[in-house]
Amino acid sequence: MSEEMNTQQEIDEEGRKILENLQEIESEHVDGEYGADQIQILEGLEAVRKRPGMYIGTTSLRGLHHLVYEIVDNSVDEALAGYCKCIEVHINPGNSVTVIDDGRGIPVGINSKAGLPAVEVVFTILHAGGKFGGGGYKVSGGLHGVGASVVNALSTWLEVDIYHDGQIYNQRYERGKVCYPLKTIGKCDAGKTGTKVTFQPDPEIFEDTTFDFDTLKNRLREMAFLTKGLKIQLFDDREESEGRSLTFHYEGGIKEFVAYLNDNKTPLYEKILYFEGKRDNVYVEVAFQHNDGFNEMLYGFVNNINTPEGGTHVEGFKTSITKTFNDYGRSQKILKDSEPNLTGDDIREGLTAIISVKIEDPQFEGQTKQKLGNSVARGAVAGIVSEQLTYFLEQNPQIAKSIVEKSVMAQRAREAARKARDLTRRKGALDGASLPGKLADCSDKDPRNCEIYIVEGDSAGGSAKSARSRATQAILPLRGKILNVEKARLDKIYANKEIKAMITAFGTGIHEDFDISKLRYHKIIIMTDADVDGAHIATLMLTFLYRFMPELIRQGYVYLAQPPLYKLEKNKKIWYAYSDEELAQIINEVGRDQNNKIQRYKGLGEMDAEQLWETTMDPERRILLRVNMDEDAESELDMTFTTLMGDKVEPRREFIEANAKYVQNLDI
Ligand code: TSJ
Repeated sequence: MSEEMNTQQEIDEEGRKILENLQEIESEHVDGEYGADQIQILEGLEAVRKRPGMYIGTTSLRGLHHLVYEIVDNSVDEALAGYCKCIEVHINPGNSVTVIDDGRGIPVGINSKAGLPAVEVVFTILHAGGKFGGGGYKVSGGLHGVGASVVNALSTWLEVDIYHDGQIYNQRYERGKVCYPLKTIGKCDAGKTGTKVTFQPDPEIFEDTTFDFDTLKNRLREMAFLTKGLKIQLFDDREESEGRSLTFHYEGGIKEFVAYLNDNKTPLYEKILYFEGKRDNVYVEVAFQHNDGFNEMLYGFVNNINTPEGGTHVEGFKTSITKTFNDYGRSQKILKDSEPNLTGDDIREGLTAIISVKIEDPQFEGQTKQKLGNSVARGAVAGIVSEQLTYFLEQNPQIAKSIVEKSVMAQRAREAARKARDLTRRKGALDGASLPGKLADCSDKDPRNCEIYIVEGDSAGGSAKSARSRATQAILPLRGKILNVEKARLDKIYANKEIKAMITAFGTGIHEDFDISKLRYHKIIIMTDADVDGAHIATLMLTFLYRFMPELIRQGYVYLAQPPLYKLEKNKKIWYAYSDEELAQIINEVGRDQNNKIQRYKGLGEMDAEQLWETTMDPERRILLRVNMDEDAESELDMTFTTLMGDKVEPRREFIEANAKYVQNLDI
């Protein structure tokens, strides 16, 4: 990420230099001869091939997919300008990609500055973006909005067809170099217009040139939500794909985005609030709806680019809804004079919102340059939302009341949570001063040698206590399913026995009190039954750790134990199998006959202490899986989360699995 931070500046610098060069060329070259210009131009694209990371951030799969977005952005711009209704994206056999739109077609006339057809400028001059051939400013694209020439430079070949005035124009490039001047290759219906671009990403540049359908799917769906009325189709035309294709087309735009995000939730009210307007040259759209849950899902977009760190547009939204709902609550006496104001958090409990702004010259700030800095957006969003929301609440008193009442509940819970936390803090319950009663601690006090097994169920806990190696292995049995921290309010979380026990046992404290140097065990091992319930419990524990002590995962202290699924006994000899495949393999080795006694373990409780030790706890023989966090994905975690939610497939589990890579480490 930090690599990208200078990038924009450097690119701008590069772009400026090239524009200067072009002006020089123009003044020297009134006759518009081809050769000399071409030399300058090639130098520009060589720079891209030399340091691709500077232009697309990375040459990993992420960068590869970025090429597609870079091209599609141009068609989306055309849609925003009001001329394009439909975009097709094809993944072709061999992993080239074709993007087709029904816009006006990239201009083919000679650009006076470069003395070349505008389309050639677009593909061969760095940072030419929307600055040539029409003057419309580029709104989509942001951080890496450097355009078609970069894609061209990083492709082994690229072809463009333009449908315009009954002609089909065509040009081809190889590694950024023009193969022949723009030519016509045939005729089309006089009324047909549009652009078709096909490119083959260069394997000399990209580690992997295989496109992932789902990655493209998610981004294209997002683009379609953000551009109401625009139809985007994705086709997988590769041999092995069985002709997968999808169409995204949302007349309701971000309103439908909110519906999609809330799809697997229970909304607090039917309607999705939607406000739109333009102020100080900022085009603002917001849509939101509360659900009966407690989490906030708030996504900001600037020129169709997600801003995970928020910024002025999100601030404007937050301030305005906080003020508007407080004003409304007071005026309607739902909020008593004696009661304090609702906080922003209270009002945003269970809120799903999209805040999308379109702004000329967005300034990105912050660690990862993903935070909008333009002050003008704050005022524009706040103004439009305050005005239209105030009116909406007057017109929809039922909805207004349900939101304010939910916020008041949140306010009370927050107050209760604070008291509970203060209390437990004072008693030292959250800082390891008094260890939980159920913990069978180890005798070694050096955290580097110590492990704690978090065990599902009291009976398994009992076996684990007898099985363990007392010096270095501590056992904390937890009863039944632990609380789902995604679905509970803070006061309930802090009051939960299981959660309190874990926090005190670890010794680190949580949130602002978290101190990793106080961690009492360098291995935190989650040990659950090898069945669906066990997997669910493990997921709940990981969710808790991820939300409250992510550093433990990040630093690799969290593990999953792997109890065996089967025991095979034959002639007094015993084998354990950790998967169906392994069982099959063992049977193969020992022979399939009547002496085989196979036991399927349904739970840890079915093993005696010795078996549990041999199979799951003995550092010499056990298998542990270390839980890792995919740092690359981290800033986008919540987005991944929501995208998955819409797919209605046990979202949380998938989320954890997608972002916590389980790396198998034997005897770590
Ligand atoms: F990125 C790209 F250049 F390769 C590309 C551009 C790729 C694809 C698939 C489409 C496009 C594109 C560009 N679609 N539509 C346009 N439109 C213009 O470039 C355009 C057309 C007319 C005018 C005008 O003022 O008349 C202005 C512009 C910018």
